[in-house]
Order: sequence, then C-alpha cells, then structure tokens
Amino acid sequence: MKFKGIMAFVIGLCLLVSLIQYQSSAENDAKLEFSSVTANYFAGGPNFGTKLTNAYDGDPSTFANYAAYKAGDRYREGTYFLFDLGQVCDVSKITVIFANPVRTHNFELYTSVDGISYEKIFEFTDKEYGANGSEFNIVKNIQARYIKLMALGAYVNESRDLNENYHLAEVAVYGKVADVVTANRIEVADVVAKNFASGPNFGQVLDHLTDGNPTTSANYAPHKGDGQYKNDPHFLIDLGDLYELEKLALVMAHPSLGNKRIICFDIYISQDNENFEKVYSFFNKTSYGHDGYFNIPVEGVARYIKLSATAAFDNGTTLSDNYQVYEFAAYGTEYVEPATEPTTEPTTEPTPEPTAEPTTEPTTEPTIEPTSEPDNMITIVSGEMHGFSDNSPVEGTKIENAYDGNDATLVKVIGHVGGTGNHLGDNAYFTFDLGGVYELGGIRLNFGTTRAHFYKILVSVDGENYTEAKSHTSAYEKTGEYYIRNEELGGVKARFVRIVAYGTVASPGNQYYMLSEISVFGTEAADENPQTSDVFLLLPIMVVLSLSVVFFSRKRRVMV
Ligand SMILES: [Ca+2]
Ligand SMILES: [Ca+2]
Ligand SMILES: [Ca+2]
Repeated sequence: MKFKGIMAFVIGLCLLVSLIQYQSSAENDAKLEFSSVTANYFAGGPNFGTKLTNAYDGDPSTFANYAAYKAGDRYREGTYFLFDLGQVCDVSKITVIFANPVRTHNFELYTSVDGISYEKIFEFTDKEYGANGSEFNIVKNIQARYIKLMALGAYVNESRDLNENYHLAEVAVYGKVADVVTANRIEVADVVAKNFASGPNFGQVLDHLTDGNPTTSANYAPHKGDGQYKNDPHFLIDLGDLYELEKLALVMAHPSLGNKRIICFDIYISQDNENFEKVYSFFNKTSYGHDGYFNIPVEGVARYIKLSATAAFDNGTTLSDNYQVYEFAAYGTEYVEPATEPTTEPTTEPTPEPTAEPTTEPTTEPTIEPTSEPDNMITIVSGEMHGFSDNSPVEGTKIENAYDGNDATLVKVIGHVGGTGNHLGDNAYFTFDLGGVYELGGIRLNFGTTRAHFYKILVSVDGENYTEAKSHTSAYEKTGEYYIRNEELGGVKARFVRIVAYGTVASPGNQYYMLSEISVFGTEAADENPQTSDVFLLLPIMVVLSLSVVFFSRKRRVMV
C-alpha cells in the first residue's frame, strides 16, 4: 500500500514535471511581436496596393511588394527590411516566406542584439530555386532584438532575369524574451579625433561615434593627399582598461549616400598607446559588399584602438571631403592576467630537449637537395602594392598577373607622383611573399615591351625590415621582345621581395609602371630556428598543393 502510494506520487510528479516542460518549450516557441518594421533604401513601395504589414500579418497569401534599384545582376547593396522585436529575445526559429512561386528571391538574414553589431545567420543565393514556392525555416538558438533581411534580388523567367519587384510574404520570429542578455559591448572611456583638417562638422559631435545609436554620426574633413588622406587622420578610442577583444563593429555611411560614398579605414590595436598592431584594413572605392555595417572579429588584448581614416570615395573615384562614421563599438571581456603558475615549470624542461634531437638528423638530409636543384623557381604566394597614386591596377590588370608565369600578362599602375626629376621615388612598390624563407639565387624581371623601367630590389626575412639588394636606376636595352632584367642576388636570405617602382625612362611624363613578370629563384633556407622548422617545411608544400588558387590577401574575412 505504502509502495503503491509512493509510486502514484512519483508518477504524478513525473507527469507534472513533463507538463511544465511542455508548457515552457511551447513558450519558447511563441511567435514574437515586432515593435517596428521598416523597408530601407528601396527604390519604391509598397507598390500595387500592397502594404508593409502584409509582410508580418501571419497570412502567407498576403505580401508586400517593394521595388529595388538594380546594380548588375543584383540589387544595389544595402537594400533591406528591418524587424525590431523591441527587446532582446532568445530566438529559436525564423520563418521567411516569399510570394509568387515563379519568382526566386535571394536574401541574407542578419541578427543583432544592439542594432550595431550584426551577424549573418543565413543566406540564400540560388537563382534557380523556388519554382514551387519559397519558404525558409531557419532554426537557430540566438539572442537578437533586430532581424535584418537583406534583399539581394528576385529572378524570373527561364533566363532567371533580375526583376526589380521583391515580394515578401511573411517573416515570423519565434522564441521568448531573454532573461539574461549577453552582449559584451565595452564601455568606451575616451575618444579623441586627431589630424583632421576640420570637424566635427554639420553640427555633429564626436560623442555620436560611440553613443550606441547607429543613426547619429560624427563627420570630419581630412586633409586630402594623393589618392588617399594624408597626415594620418584618425580616431583614438581608449577603453580605459585592458580587454580581451572579441570583435569590433562599425557603422559607416550607407553606400547610397552622397552619390554612393564608400568609407575606407584601417584598424590598429595597442596595449600601451605606443605600439600599435594593424588588425584590419578596408580599402575599396566602389563597394562595401553590404550596407556599411562592419562586424570584424578581432583577437588580442588591447586598451587603445586606432581607427584610421585612410580614404572615402564619392562615385567610386573622387576623394570625399566628408569622413562620416555612424558608430564604433568594441566587444570583449575584461583582461585577466594569467595566474603565476607557468613560472615554475618552464625553467626545468625546455633546456634538455632542443640539443638532443637536431644534432643527428640535419647533417644528412639538407646537403642532398640544395646541390641538385640550385636554381629552383620559387612559387610566389601573394603580391601587394603600396604607394601608387591609384592603388588599384588600371585597364583590367591585376597584381597576380605579375607572377602568373606568363610574360604576356601584366600589372599596370599609375606611379606615385611624389618623386622628382626622372624617377617616381622610393615610396611606391610591389611586395611579393614567397611563403617561406629562401636563399635567393637570382631574379628575373620582365617589364613588358614598351620601355625600360628603373627599380630597386629590397628583400626582407620578416616583412618589416628591408635591405636593398640591387638598385637599377638608369636606362637599359631591350632583350628580344621584352625589357627583361636578370639580377644575381648571391644567396641573400629572404621571404619577401620588394620591387620599388623607381621610375621609367619616360617618367615623369608617363606615369605608368608596368610589371609583366617576376620570377624568383633560390633554395629553401637551411633552418636556423628548430622551433619553426615545421612551419617552413609545410608552407611550400601547401603552396604547391594550392597552385591554382589565387591568394588575394591574408586579411581576415569579414562579414557585415
Ligand atoms: Ca503576409
Ligand atoms: Ca552613433
Ligand atoms: Ca605575367
């Protein structure tokens, strides 16, 4: 009897608990209300008698019809719907439904807790899909207050033509109001604007930069230089203490503003306000690739962040008078210095190991390879250019053309015009990364068919300290079809080879500098540092494996 009673109680308890769980999970999946919904940067709408509320009325058969500006086979960047839940919620699912089954709608979905830092959680970019209607259920547990639906394009007909009319039938967000909000935005202690010509202008104030409001901005006018701003104009942000950074968020002027204005910048971080490390760079004249909301993952401990105003372009060409930033935010956690434990262990262990192993192996292996192939051509991993008056190559050329193994392809740039007399100066150059340290035998430079080019060859092991290996600053004769120069480098060790665009015989009358091909020869440098040997062995292998891949940059990939 007693046992049965206990069992009944236990079963009853279980039922009660499961009922509570059922109720709470049902609560988790409740449909959430929007406090506001807006359609932004469309060309027009709602059109054809539709209304914006149709996009969230719970009825999949009603839709909002908005017309977008076209840019190529996509809508102009930064065309979006914004749904505000009014408060931060624990979101479990987002449903997106488009109307008109023969129309395929492409979109990206971003969410944000604070309206500043948006993360992309979903994208659909298949033009063919959607013949049988298009409904998307994005199941994901995230915290969000804002949901941004970026309209990329709507495609119709058999040829999948871009149509300006975007038919959003329904957006529904499920979840519950968040009990605890985990946004690690760091409160900024101080901001100063340095080296600008004037500002803040147009009645704006510097505080707008960090006021948490993406619609208020600080507008400064930098000094204009040659293709970019000069005097290093920047905002210096002091976090007040050391933080372990997670990400930075920037809200820049919308790409449709000021006849399509694109704001370029570099970001540096520092612990002591003296030694700064560049962690991100954005330089593009015509496009952000999004609406100007940057979400930049950053790792590192820092107290100071320097936001450098490198340039802003109107209409893809003109250096703008207005450098306008709407918001800057840093996210992370307070830095806690590591405990004192590590000091006891390392003193005993590290000394015996390095001496034991390396003595036996290295003597036999390295001697065989270098002698058999003394003039190996080294695969160039990447190339960068710096200091040219127009830092993007002209007439459809690109930096990769300079090391594609083809003499017929070239990179053509407008030289830096700061030089004097018959040369362009020392400040414009190409830097090529060999991916590892090599003993350089020789170098072949092909400057194309039209004229001799002057140059200096600088080399570096670490990419920071360069030494001059060769200087060739006078005219020379054409070799066959091309102006080719072969230089001996005599076994100098380097990972980076820099070709300073010193000038051409026609300069400064003709400012073009053209490099058809650079070929670097040498052998892998014998390792002086046993700890890094693995890295330097692996890199060339990876390079060979990825021969077909064009490496553009080593910068961090960044989403909106
Ligand atoms: Ca609807
Ligand atoms: Ca602001
Ligand atoms: Ca080439």
